[in-house]
Amino acid sequence: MSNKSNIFLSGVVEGFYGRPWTMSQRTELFRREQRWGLNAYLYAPKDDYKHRMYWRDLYSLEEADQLMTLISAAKEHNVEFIYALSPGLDITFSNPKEVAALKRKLSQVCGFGCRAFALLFDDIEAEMCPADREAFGSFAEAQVCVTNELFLHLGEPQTFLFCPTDYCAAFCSPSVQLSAYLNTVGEKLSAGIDILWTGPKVVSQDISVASIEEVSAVLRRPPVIWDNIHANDYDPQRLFLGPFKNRPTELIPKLRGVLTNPNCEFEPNFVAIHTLATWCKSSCGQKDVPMDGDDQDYNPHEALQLALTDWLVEFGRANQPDGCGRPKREEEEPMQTDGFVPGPRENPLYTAEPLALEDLTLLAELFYLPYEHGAAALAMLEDLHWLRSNCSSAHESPQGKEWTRRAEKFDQMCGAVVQMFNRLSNVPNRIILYDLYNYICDIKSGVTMAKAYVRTLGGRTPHPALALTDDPEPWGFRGALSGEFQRMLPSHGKRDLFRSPPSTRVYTIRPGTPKDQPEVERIFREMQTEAGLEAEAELEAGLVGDRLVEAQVLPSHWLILEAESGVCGYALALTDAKTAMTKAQYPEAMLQDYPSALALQIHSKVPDHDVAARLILQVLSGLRDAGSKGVLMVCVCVSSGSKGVFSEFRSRDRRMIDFLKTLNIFQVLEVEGLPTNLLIMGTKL
Ligand code: GDL
Repeated sequence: MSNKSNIFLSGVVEGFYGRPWTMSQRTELFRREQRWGLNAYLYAPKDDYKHRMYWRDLYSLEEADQLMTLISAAKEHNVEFIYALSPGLDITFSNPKEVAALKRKLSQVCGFGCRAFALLFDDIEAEMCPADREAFGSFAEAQVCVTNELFLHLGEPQTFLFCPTDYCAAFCSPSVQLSAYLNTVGEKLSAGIDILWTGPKVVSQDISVASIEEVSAVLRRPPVIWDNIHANDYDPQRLFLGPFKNRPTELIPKLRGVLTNPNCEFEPNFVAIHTLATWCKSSCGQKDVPMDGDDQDYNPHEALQLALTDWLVEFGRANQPDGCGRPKREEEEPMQTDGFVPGPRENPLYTAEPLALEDLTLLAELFYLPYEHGAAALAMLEDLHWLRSNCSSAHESPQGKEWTRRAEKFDQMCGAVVQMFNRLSNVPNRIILYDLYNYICDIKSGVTMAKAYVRTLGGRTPHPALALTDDPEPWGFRGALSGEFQRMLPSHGKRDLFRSPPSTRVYTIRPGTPKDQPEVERIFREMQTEAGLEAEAELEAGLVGDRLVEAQVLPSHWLILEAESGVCGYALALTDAKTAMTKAQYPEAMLQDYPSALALQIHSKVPDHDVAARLILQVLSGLRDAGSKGVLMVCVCVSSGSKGVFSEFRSRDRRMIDFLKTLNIFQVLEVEGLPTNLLIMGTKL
């Protein structure tokens, strides 16, 4: 394409839901982009009236004036301003008046000095209206036809972007390669138009070179990445201050560009944009233009430190939002020292310490990335988990010493978070502070509750406001209604970035068959040996679970967990446990509430708790719905689902017991007459 620019597009897409940035924030963005070597800005704020909902409406004189100023500001800073429209909510593609409305709107913006455009069809219904169905062979054809016409109408601009409705691999059916939608787009969209792509998912943990090669072949051009790694518009408790990460720099020559769609709050995006700029300057990005000091490959940790060092300076610049009092000049002394000097027996003036780089590092580690906590956050979770699991030894010797040591360490880490909060509250740049405020307040509160909990575990009485009784203050049960919904969903606890970080391993959960029995027994024996329980297994023969494992009775529900290396877990359930009992070994009352039995084992080598949780949830739902057999192998026919299920454990089998406790699905059952070396856990279905 003679018209097409070869410059790698790099910068920001303002493409999130919620309050759009202000004109002065955008101007500041252009300044930063220029300073850091980025070159593009895609204007696509989802909740800007005239970008999406009222896309047909032309701009008023006042709005036109503002946009013109903005477009000139971008030019001044060598940033390409790309104006996007999202007409997909209600456009009728086949109606010429609609196409005329698009032309009119984009021509108006062209009149403001804008030379780069985009049409976005993300997040819309994929169903066509009857009129469009008649006129076009497919939804892709409708979009492509209108987009090509607009591209021609605007004189084939050097930069013209198209966002498909299937903008990530997860949306493509049956796959990227075989997606009819993407293939039509690739084939029919004018070669001068570039295509936006978010990677394997909407928010992609990694974007691999192979995945980009795959999609480029279908699209017949390298995509522009619309990166949602720092986007936080889907969860009001999250903010992302970690570095641009898990995108190998080898991608750069294979892409047309990268635009990051970051946090809704403008100021906290300092790190997201700064680290993206560092990534773009890496050796792969600068092959044609070697620059001194820029020939290193990208290291996210170092990129973060660079960004935080620069950000720290910004925190020190006095800055007040409009209407928050008289802006203070930088050289001015703090007001408090103007006249009042406290006497010797009076309270000293409040002086907060200045913010330090380690505070910012801690902040970034607490609000890191969507699929990863930072080091400090992980350390705190690890300690809290350990302290909770080992609290029974808090007062025993010598284990109590270790418990106290770790409790003190946890206390200190909580203290560092509170100190960071106090120092941030004192920064001269109130604009950055207010963008961060809700988040730092939330984490301070979360940490304060955790700290009080650890003190309670250690036998101390917390302040009444922090007591985790049956009737806590509302900050003791956070998350509001949405939090309650969350806790009831199976995904709750499954995506836990501490115990179950996302894994790239592939597991299968499949129905078991008698051929799996030797493997089931192997895992059973291996795990018994690992827990030092072989002798006990002999002693306490006749458990229902053991009989299932040893194939003395056939399970009614049988699931196998398999990794690439082979079978690594099993769940064997028996709808009516009594059929496997040689004697009346459990009380009738218990069997009424929990009539089914479950034998469960996950190999200790499986690090992914979420996959184990899935296995359990699947077998439980099989028992609950027994009668509708689905994929499960059902040997005993039952007409209605089970009411409850129990599982037997040797009390020293801590690994499985602790794991089940963390799932919060099973409770320990009080069973009369149970030998002390046994423990029974159960759940109602
Ligand atoms: C999306 C939306 C985007 C939103 C993001 C994160 C694209 C192409 N569209 O799907 O507007 O900010 O998710 O919620 O990413």
